[in-house]
Amino acid sequence: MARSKIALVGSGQIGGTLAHLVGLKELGDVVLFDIVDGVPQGKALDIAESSPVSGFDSALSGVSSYEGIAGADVVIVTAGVPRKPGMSRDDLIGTNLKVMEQVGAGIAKYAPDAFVICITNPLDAMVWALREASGLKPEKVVGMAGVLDSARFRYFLADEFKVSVEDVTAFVLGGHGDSMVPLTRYSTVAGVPLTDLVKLGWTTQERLDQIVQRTRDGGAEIVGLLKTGSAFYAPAASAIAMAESYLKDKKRVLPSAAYLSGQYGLNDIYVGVPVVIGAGGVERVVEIELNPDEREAFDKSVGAVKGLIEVCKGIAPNLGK
Ligand code: A3D
Repeated sequence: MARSKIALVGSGQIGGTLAHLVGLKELGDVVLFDIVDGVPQGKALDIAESSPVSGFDSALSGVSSYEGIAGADVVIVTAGVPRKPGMSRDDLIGTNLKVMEQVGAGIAKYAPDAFVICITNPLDAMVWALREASGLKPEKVVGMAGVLDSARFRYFLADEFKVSVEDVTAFVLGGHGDSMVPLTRYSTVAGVPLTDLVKLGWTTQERLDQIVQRTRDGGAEIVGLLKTGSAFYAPAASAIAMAESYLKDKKRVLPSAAYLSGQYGLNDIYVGVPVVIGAGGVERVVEIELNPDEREAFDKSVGAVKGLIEVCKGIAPNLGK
């Protein structure tokens, strides 16, 4: 059986980490693409030279033309600019929207059958724009944010409870922004909801509220420490989990920015919800019940995403028609 082909559009911090992870996990061959000549080629060669030591077989190459992504099974998009200290994700919209238009056209021409995972920020609006620009079916274009946001939430909770990260499941809904909605009621330690753990005296509601806030600010915390860019190890690992679920038809249930057509009472919008990812792409959107407080927080987050999509339509009126 031929190896899968994974194209990485954008070969910066996340793109390079993705390429390394694809190799280490032997998910397939890798093509790195970037507009800066030399960077994708250099990263591909460097990682390829690590393969005899790490013991993986994966062909890696770097390209500066979209032809190189032809026939890709998966395309992961990180092209664009990341934020710097003091910037919000939304400040990136003007620059990154133009990039999504170019990338969408490249995918439409050379990899129309791929499963596309967008990581570029502001995530929910950019994945919407990428879908529009590519014309691919909505179930084949998805945004990575929820896996990362819930991984942060899980890590903070495991640290609080002094238990394995593996035994903590967490749920984060809504847009990938300051209004994201970490759901404590659906988050558990080995199946026991956080709300019950408060009753058992494992933690207090006040501590949980602090952890929820730290999760919401998780991206900014890393930006503040790095000063020159944003997080890349955890975002790359998160997108790889999504790609692997597609390539191996694992049908994992992963929070992702998915296109909604009626679910949660919403239409023509990408927002973070739990979905099943398998060989068909986004095979199912899981509609969970929200209580009035959760619904209010979700609606606020959806409102922020809708606002950004309207900004996109204003800048690029050809999208959304
Ligand atoms: P960075 O290291 O700057 O890499 C971006 C790469 O994109 C650079 O190598 C650029 O040369 C390249 N690029 C720019 N314009 C184009 C273009 N038109 N076509 C092809 N390549 C281009 O950034 P990064 O890898 O740290 O982050 C990439 C994106 O991911 C940014 O928008 C971040 O804000 C975003 N991000 C999202 C999350 C989420 O959870 C959604 C987390 C972390 C970062």
